[in-house]
Amino acid sequence: MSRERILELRKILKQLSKEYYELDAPTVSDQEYDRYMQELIALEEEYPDMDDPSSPTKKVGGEVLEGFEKVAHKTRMISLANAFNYDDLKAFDERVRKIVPDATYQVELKMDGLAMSLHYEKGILKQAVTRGDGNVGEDVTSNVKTIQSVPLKIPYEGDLEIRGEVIMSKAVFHELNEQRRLQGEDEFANPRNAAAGSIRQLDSSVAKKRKLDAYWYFLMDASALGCHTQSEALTFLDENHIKTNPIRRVCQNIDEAWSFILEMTQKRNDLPYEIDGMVLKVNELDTWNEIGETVKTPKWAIAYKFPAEEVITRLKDIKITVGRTGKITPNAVLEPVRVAGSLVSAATLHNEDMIALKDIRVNDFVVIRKAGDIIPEVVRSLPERRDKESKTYVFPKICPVCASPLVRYPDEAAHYCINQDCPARVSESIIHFASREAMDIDTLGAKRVELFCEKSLLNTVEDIYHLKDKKEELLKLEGFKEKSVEKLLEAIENSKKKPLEDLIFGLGIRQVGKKAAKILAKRFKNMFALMNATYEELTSIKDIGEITAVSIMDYFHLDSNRELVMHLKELGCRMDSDEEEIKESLFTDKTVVLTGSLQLFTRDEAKKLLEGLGANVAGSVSKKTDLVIYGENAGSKLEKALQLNVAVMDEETFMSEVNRIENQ
Ligand code: 0OW
Repeated sequence: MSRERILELRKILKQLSKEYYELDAPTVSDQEYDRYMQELIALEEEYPDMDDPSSPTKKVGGEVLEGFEKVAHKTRMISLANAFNYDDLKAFDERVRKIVPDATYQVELKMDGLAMSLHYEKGILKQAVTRGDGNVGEDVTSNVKTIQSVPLKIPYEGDLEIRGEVIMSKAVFHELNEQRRLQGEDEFANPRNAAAGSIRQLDSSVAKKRKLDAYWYFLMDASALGCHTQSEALTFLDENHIKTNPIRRVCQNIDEAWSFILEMTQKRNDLPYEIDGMVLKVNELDTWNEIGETVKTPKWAIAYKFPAEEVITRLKDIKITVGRTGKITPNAVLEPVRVAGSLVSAATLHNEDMIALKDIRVNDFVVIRKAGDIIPEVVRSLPERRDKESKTYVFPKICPVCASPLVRYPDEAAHYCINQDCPARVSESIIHFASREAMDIDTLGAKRVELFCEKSLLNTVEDIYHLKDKKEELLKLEGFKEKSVEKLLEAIENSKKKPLEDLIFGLGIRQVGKKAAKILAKRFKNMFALMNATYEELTSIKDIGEITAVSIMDYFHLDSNRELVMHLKELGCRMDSDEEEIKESLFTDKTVVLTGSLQLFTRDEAKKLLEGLGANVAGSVSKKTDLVIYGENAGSKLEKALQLNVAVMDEETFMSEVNRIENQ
């Protein structure tokens, strides 16, 4: 009977996924697993009364969201104070013992992922919320449900909130980056970023494919559930099939904790996931209130952060790279060396002054430092290991790519190649133009752009839109099949629909970042108005300073840039803004402060109305304030406005003014 079949399939699939994910010993092929799953999905559709929120079919993902709902945490998700050495821990221990002389510590690994809160109601997983800013996070339930180790149903029948870390294992991370490399997409810097990017996928079937994992380390209101210690709380989680990290230890004192830390410092690179430290918690739960919390962190817990790893290797050469703005960056070419769990063969040297200051020379033995995912850097040279013919490094005078003389602006440390047509700048400009934050051309990442420039398939930004006429050459390239070429050309076509703000940012005008581009798009509404804007018009815009105004005018003063824009228009790129029309009014570009209790609007409605009219809503009154709008019982802000002779307006006047503008 099909109903029995449904129960049988659920049992089979739960057993098979346990074998696959937990025991790493699958007894059937993926195809057979999928066949069972498809059969169960079909039967569940046929018998909706058999619906069960803990059925394995709920873990396959497939729901596509428009966005993530904001959710307020009942209790703030606090962060942790950091300790960097034994003395910091000793000081923490002394503060604790002043209040709890016989405290013991539960010491855990500090998983390096993204913090998450889970809510179970009557044993069923109801909601998963990211940490966000600690007070408000995002509902990512459909994605978290696809994490194989997260149980949809637990034996405990009551309501429960637990907290932990969603992570991506090192193996899955490397596999994911390999796929992205082959598809010409940019790679994730580290597993934490990859996990965060995956959990924020709107399509949960994509999240499912990312094979995330999660370790839970905090049971809310554990005392009320009969736990006396953090250690018992973790046991409670274990008993409810909620995954905790078994590598943990109750330590009687800070020295025992320290020896556990030293032990894990040695072992951390061999773990299958990244940890960035250890977490010490006073084990006795009933002492936590007494010990207390600061505004942001508990005083009964602390995170010990592993020191940045330093290693020695040889500096073989110093290579100069030219950024899209022409900025010159010297990079150390290193004898490859493993540091902080990854292989490093390059490190930044920042600029000429830094090289001179540290007297770094080619062929030197150097100390390399890498903390977490930041770019490794050369800390210092070891002059005592220098051979006698070593010479001081001389910074190049000309651009290594186009040979034009390098310039250094006063009060800037960096050198620049100012040749607009420098090939290096072209490839960097195209990479920027196609980047996610700009025209967001999927699968046209840095590696592919460099390859296309090398093959002269791309020589200018607008050549991107001519690639569709070079399909034959593309298909001849290594790793380019029909499908990936189609995907690339489609992405390029789609980018033409991007709004004005993305195009302005994509042009890479110096001093014009994402925020300035949005302001310019909102104000000028189309590219041609911006191209012909006067200095006065530009500097009259809030947050557009003189330097930016000059840079914008310099940029559009160049015929080659004006031609680029005209060609992009002819090629079909949008030149208008998504930003709604701003009606000129007495609020445009004014700094406005709202005070008192408003009767006709909520504070948020008034703020949104004002921002839609081009005003900048500030929180406090100063000489820079242009207008204060006040409701009932307005207090000190209104007084201050009157003292400073700032214009004031009551709520009714504001309301009628807004109506007048909107009916214009
Ligand atoms: N990352 C971790 C971890 C942990 C905190 C949470 C509530 C009070 C103390 O593995 N094992 N234990 C805690 O306990 N926090 C951790 O991570 C925190 C969460 C937010 C900032 C840190 O990453």
